[in-house]
Amino acid sequence: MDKIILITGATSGIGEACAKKFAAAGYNLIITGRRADRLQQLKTTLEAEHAIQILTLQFDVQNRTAVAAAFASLPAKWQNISILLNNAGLAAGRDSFEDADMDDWETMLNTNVHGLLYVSKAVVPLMIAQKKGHIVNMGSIAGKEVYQNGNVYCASKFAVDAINKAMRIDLLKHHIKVTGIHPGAVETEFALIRFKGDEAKANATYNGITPLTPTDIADTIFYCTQLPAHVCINDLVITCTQQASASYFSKDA
Ligand code: NDP
Ligand code: 8X3
Repeated sequence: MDKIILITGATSGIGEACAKKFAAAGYNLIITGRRADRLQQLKTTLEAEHAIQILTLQFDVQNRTAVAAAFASLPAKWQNISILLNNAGLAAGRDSFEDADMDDWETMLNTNVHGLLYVSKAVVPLMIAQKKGHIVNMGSIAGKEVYQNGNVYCASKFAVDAINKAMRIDLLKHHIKVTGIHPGAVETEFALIRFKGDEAKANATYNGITPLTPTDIADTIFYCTQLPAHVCINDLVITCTQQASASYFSKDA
């Protein structure tokens, strides 16, 4: 099978929008996440709408053993992965350094950094064998600029930025493209998870602005992956028009 994209964190938000975008373009999908019901629902819907196949893999990216097991048993026909979208991630809490919860810090580092590394280490050999591939790493504007109370979420995304650059250099000899995508505010389940279900705080994240949508990011990622073989976008920062930096917004009156 050709045209296979592996999307981590496809059960919601940006990952789900990317699944829909690539499915509509005829890609076969490997979609991952912890919520098996959502994976199955997405598979059922997209396979009914498009002439494609979808493989679901349920695992927690923080669990190194589970990630390795999922890829060790990847059926042969699914191994020619053309694009890896390292998207699974989260922010947990938005507290000042002295008040922040160490468990939240560990969850963010384990998910956003370790999880991305575990999945990448499993998939890179499959791309090396093909002598081609494209890895898209989901960073954030938080990985370009630190903001108040962003502390370890920012650190995790700065790490993604560094890993993205390192991959670009080290995987060059294998003809693997590497692209970092760094969005500002995108309206997804991200804020609700960051504020642990507090809808008022989550909604306030987007008050007074028209934020990016998951579809905006999916369209951008799709564009980056459809360029000619000799062209690679290494790094891309994208915000809504009302956001100029990590903390500078022009809000509606
Ligand atoms: P959502 O919360 O809507 O989606 C997050 C996805 O990540 C879900 O599919 C979730 O799946 C998955 N995920 C989270 N933790 C784990 C885990 N431990 N194991 C496996 N999968 C996991 O948020 P977004 O779509 O906004 O976030 C996607 C990425 O985009 C993240 O890396 C985020 O940091 C980044 N980003 C988001 C921005 C925003 O403003 N929304 C801006 C910049 C970057 P499940 O819960 O089923 O496991
Ligand atoms: C998500 C964007 O600004 O909340 O990565 O950190 S921000």
